[in-house]
Amino acid sequence: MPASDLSSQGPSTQPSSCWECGLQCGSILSVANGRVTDIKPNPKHPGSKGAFCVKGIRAVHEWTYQADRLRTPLRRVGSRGSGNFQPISWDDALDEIADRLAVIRERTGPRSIVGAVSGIHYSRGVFMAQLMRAIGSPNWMINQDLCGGSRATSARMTGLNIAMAEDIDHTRCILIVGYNPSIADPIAWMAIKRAKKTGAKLIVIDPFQTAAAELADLWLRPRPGTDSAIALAMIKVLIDEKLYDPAFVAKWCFGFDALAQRVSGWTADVAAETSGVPADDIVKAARMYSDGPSVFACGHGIDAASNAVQMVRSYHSLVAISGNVDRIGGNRRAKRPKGFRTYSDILFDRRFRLPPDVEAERIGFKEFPLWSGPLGFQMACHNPSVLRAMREGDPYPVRALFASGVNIALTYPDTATTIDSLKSLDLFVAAAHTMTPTAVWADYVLPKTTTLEEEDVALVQQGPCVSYTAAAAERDGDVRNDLEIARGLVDRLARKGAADPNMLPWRTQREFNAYLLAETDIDFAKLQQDGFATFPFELGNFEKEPFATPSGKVELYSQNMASVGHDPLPDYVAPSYLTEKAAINDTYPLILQTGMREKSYHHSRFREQPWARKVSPDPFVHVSPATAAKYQIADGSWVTVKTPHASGQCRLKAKVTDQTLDGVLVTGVGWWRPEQPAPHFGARDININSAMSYTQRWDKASGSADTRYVACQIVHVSSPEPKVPTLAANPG
Ligand SMILES: Nc1nc2c(c(=O)[nH]1)N[C@H]1C(S)=C(S)[C@@H](COP(=O)(O)OP(=O)(O)OC[C@H]3O[C@@H](n4cnc5c(=O)[nH]c(N)nc54)[C@H](O)[C@@H]3O)O[C@H]1N2
Ligand SMILES: Nc1nc2c(c(=O)[nH]1)N[C@H]1C(S)=C(S)[C@@H](COP(=O)(O)OP(=O)(O)OC[C@H]3O[C@@H](n4cnc5c(=O)[nH]c(N)nc54)[C@H](O)[C@@H]3O)O[C@H]1N2
Ligand code: SF4
Ligand SMILES: [Mo]
Repeated sequence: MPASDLSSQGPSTQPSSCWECGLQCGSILSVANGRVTDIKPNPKHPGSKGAFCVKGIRAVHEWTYQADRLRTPLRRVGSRGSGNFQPISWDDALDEIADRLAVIRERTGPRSIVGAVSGIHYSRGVFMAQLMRAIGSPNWMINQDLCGGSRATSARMTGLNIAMAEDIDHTRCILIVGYNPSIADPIAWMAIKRAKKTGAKLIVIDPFQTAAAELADLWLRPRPGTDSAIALAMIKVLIDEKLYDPAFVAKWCFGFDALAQRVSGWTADVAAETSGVPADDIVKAARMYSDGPSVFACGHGIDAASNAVQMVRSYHSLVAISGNVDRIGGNRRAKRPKGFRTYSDILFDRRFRLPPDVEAERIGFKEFPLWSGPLGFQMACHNPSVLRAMREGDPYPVRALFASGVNIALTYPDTATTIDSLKSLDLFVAAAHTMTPTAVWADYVLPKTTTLEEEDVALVQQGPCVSYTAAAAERDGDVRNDLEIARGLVDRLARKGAADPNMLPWRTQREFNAYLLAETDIDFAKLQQDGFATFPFELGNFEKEPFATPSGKVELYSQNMASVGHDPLPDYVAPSYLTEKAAINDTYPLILQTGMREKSYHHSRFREQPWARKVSPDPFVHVSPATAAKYQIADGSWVTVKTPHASGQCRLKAKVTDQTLDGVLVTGVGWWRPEQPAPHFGARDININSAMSYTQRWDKASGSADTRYVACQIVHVSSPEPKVPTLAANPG
């Protein structure tokens, strides 16, 4: 139903799914006079089964209706970053942006225009990729090198496409690694608690004492970044004690003997020395996990680091040899209804791709073929190299950026350099909901619809099911969705001969959603009515659907990795805080772990909402009592931290707790204060990425930099915090 029809409707309820994070929890929206008045979990939704979070209930609603929302396009009138903008019409904004893009395209080529988004978890990612391809540019930046990129790279190399498809409800043992579901994933957290009640065992591998660690039967507490050692030793236990699945290994694993050879030196004692986890616990964990069916669930804790692909691959190999693949109580492979087109299908569809010689120009293609090349997870650029191209013109100039759905000044490491890169552009356009530390540098800021105003259809592996998100709310402002923005630009550019409209054939979200479902049996009206559609699926259908690797098996020995000269087998790669130790001369004696999630925020989102700030008023850093004593840090004092290769530093408020290991400081991500002055809104002060680097060691396969754990020093400790303007003082 078009949004304009909604205001005439009386009160009603609409099943939907929350799209504020990738989980898509089923929701029931109450709607009156075109406004969503209430958001509740939908217990019937097969993916979330009633799970939901406070962001989905409160933050999403406020995001749509708050005074601070951007409601009209803006054109910059002052100098870059001055925060001075003037409202303009959509036609003027899109005309001017298209004119300027056409000039840049003519002058420095299509490849000098780049799009930035979070990835194709969201439909906006597809529209951004296709907008760039329409212009003829192979360059799009996703933020997955900072998120799930190493897990996805390992999944592609091994063929284990098991993400988000854990059958926790039917398992006997849950192995959780680097994953904090009590905050980050209410669906998994509810399922884990259910499974525990019915007798499943829980093993948690995490340096931090999370709620899951407290619930665990066995908690292994490694030094950050040393997980490969544990996984390789667990593999060795399974092999030595014949606890692996010989039938699955014989039929569906490639390279078992080579793997056995590789782990032969990884005794539990060696792993204990490397990781700090007692050898007995490693053996116990291996035996417990092998008493299946067992399910493996990993998170960001073993991703987004320069040794992450090898870490994830070590665990993926453990899962494979245990045989817990695509069986009840194990890790399902991704399912879909017959004929369903995923976002990924579109991205890899030859019809929607640029010629190979143009794709080969993608920044990162040569250095990171398993990330930016055709074998890559989403064939995206290597971000730090793009930022360098903006500043230095190397390997070629990048002159324009369109960023939508990302707040890169806060969420990319090294804030100062990111901002310098943005400042060096000829054209920067940002699409956002509120004025952010990224959008403030833009020449044009385009106001976005929120997820209550957008219609989406997507697969949810937790069900599995197809989930429907309703455009239930009338648009609150002169706002547009990402497809409308991309279309507006493609149409204008096509008229100048500067874009190929066939790359973006959909005119509306409804048309796009119908395209995804076109070859399925799913009835759209019923999907709308129920909010989801289940579909039949098979388990263990390996003959019919072999693993997507050269051998058609799970590749413990990856032929694709071998083909580009990478280590084809999993191994232990020491984290850079250890390998760098000598070089940095012990000036950085501590370890900084970043990214701990907070219940009321989604990364940088919702800092303008008073209720969320009340729940979590300050950027925290967890410090162990011994470390606090050593550095004279009192609970509640402010600690300034710095890492070896960063251009800036960051202030954080100390929480002294033995939840963290001695010498390991644990903080979050995404902090700013919208009420503070433009352009930084605190982003150069309390945002951890101002104290991080994006250019040190990169994972050879995923290109990820070290953002999970890095060496760090404490520069300063003070108490109390210097006075800053309060949220109530926020002028708008
Ligand atoms: N409320 C809320 N929920 C969110 C988000 C949010 O911002 N707010 N963000 C969403 C997004 S995009 C993501 S990617 C997910 C992330 O959520 P998760 O995947 O759960 O990741 P994190 O919470 O970053 O970290 C998980 C755990 O990894 C541990 N860890 C750190 N280093 C290591 C290590 O070397 N080894 C091991 N074994 N563990 C380690 C940490 O101590 C932490 O407990 O959350 C999603 N959910
Ligand atoms: N140091 C460090 N850095 C990290 C992390 C870490 O743990 N440590 N975590 C990383 C991870 S896992 C992730 S996923 C990234 C997150 O990085 P980002 O995706 O940049 O994080 P968000 O704060 O969610 O920013 C989303 C922005 O997009 C806009 N937005 C939200 N929804 C929509 C929409 O529907 N359409 C459009 N067009 N815009 C929208 C909002 O206005 C918001 O400003 O950060 C990464 N950065
Ligand atoms: S976890 Fe929260 S934000 Fe994410 S989809 Fe579910 S309700 Fe929405
Ligand atoms: Mo993420």
